[in-house]
This record gives sequence, structure tokens and C-alpha cells, in this order.
Amino acid sequence: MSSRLLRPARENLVVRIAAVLAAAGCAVLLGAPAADAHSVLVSSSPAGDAAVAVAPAEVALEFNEPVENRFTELAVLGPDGTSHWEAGPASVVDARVSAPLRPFGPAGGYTIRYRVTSADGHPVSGAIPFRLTVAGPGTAVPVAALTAGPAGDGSMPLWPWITGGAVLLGTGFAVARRLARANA
Ligand SMILES: [Cu+2]
Repeated sequence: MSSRLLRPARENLVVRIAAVLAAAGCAVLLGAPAADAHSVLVSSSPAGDAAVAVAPAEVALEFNEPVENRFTELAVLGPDGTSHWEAGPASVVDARVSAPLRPFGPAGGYTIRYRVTSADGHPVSGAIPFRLTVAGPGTAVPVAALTAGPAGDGSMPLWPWITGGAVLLGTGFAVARRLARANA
């Protein structure tokens, strides 16, 4: 019988500490303390996988609770995957996020891309595909027009989360290694 199967209690403790620290690191990497619940998308217009013949006046998302009005992004990308068809910045009213749309152009697959800030402060993002069945008269927004957004409406940086998670993970492994060595 292998002696490795007969783990002493201290080795179990090392494994448990490492697991707790690693879990803490993962939680930070995900930006999500387990007790908090993110806002959830309830519906969209156009709906996911819908087929539309004409561009609606606006794209709209409905969440399960009011979302914060910061770091909001709402775009509609065309069949080429890069052209933008929203006509202006997103506006947030309680649980509803919307943006005006231009007339659509080529028929094909369009995608709603969004990112909002949950009531608990965490970002929630996603993509919703739908299909334009009849080509419209519209032309895409020039890219230059999109980069000139209002100040302070920029993207929330991810690096603090990644750095914090990496530090916690690294600490967990270092502590576990030292305890395992002391145990040997
Ligand atoms: Cu959250």
C-alpha cells in the first residue's frame, strides 16, 4: 500500500489553505464575490435570432433590475463584423438601455454587442445575433465618429482585476509550497 494514500492532517490543511486562496484569486479574476448577483438581461429588441426586414428606430435591452449609468456600451455590428449601425451613444433609464439606429445596409447577420454596469458595480456584457432579411439603404458609421465619445465614458480597465487575481493565486501557491516543504 502506498503511504501517499495515508495523508497526515497537516497535509490536508495545506491543501485546504491553497484551495481557499486559489478560490479567492478566481473570484477576483472573475470580478465576482459569490454573494453578489449580477444584473441579468431579460429581453432585447431586436430579439436574439430574430429576422427583421427593416431596421427598427432603436436597439433596446431590458435587464432584471436597474443598471448603473456608467461604462455603458451598446453597439450593433453589421454582417462584416466591424461596421457600426448605432446612430448615437447608449442611454440608460432604470433597467432599460437603448441606442438609436441608422437605417441598416446589407442583408445578413447583425449583432448587438453590449456592456453595462450591474447594480452591484460589476460589468455584464454579451452579444445578441439577429438577421436582416432585406437590404436597406443605410451606410455604416465612420469609425472616427465613434471614437469621439464624451469624456469619462471610456472602458473600465480590466488590468486591476487580473493583477489582483494573479497576486492572490501566486500567494496561495507560494504559501502551499512553503507549508508542504516544512511538512516534509
Ligand atoms: Cu456582481
